[in-house]
Amino acid sequence: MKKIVYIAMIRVVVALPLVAQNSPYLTRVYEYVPAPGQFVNTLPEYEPGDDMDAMCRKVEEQIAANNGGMITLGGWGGYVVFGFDHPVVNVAGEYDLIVEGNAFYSSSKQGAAGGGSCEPGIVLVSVDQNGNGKPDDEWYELAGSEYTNPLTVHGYSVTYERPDDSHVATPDKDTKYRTDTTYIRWTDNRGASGYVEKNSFHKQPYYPEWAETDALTFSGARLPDNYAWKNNQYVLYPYAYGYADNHPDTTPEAQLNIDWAVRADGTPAMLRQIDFVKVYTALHQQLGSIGETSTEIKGARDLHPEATIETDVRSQMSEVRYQKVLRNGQLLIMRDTEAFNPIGTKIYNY
Ligand SMILES: [Ca+2]
Ligand SMILES: [Ca+2]
Ligand SMILES: [Ca+2]
Repeated sequence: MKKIVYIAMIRVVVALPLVAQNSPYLTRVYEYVPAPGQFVNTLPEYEPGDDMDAMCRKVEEQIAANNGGMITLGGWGGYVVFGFDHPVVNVAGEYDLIVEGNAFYSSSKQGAAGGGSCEPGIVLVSVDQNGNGKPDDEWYELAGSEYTNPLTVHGYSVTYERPDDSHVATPDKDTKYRTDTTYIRWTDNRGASGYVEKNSFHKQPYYPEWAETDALTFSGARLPDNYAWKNNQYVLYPYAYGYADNHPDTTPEAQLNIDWAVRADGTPAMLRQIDFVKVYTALHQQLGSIGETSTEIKGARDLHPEATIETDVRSQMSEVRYQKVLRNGQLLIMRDTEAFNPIGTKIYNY
């Protein structure tokens, strides 16, 4: 009897479609600021006169409403901000959304089991707390599998400088992979510096042409490099869970749980629903002929678009039943005396 009462308290109502159904797909793009990269100004295409608003509409044409296109976020820090036509509910015990990319495992990369082209982007979520319909509220990072990795650099930032016009990639008859190795200078807040290189495959400008400033600074977390050089090629390995463009979209490891949202100090945000999503390239690595690692986005989906939060007292009681705690740096979800990790695997009774 006790168990039955408990299930009733945590249930989420699935509404009948009496009015227009919620779209499972992202519907609106608010900001698009890629960091310099080899697909910038082509995915999507920049045309003279385009400003941020025009570029956001072009990003929507690619990735909103299951349109089937794709955009690049460029190198580390480059980002996109989007939203849905309804709040995405944090359904207890279930994954809530997926940000789709073009990650794949490559069977051709012999001896590189599990690797392929995995270019994880960190996902953040926010709630329209001030009710103005704009993503100008506090962001919460979805703490993926590397959030507590000691090699992850939190509080990282990189500034990229707009290159001068003298940098023109020229085909080279002697070497197919000739690159301009001093193309776009970057400096980080750890005292390091380097260049985004320009390769001979992609000759357009790599610095976003619609940017109004001659330097772009990005902030966030930098995940550890994920590549290995095997059999004369680069293999990029996925992290366990919690990112975009990290595992193929058809795998459970690509799905995201709003339960993972943390505040800036690392404590669980305990969000019941979210309104906006931000994704940025989380790797800062330059890999020879394949260029800088960049997260690509093909779309985003609410995994349960008809879910709504019960606003009666029962759902408030369920918040008491579920508690999220940080213990020894690990995010745990406590339910009575049981503890689960963020992907729902039971850890122990205590
Ligand atoms: Ca959930
Ligand atoms: Ca707002
Ligand atoms: Ca990719």
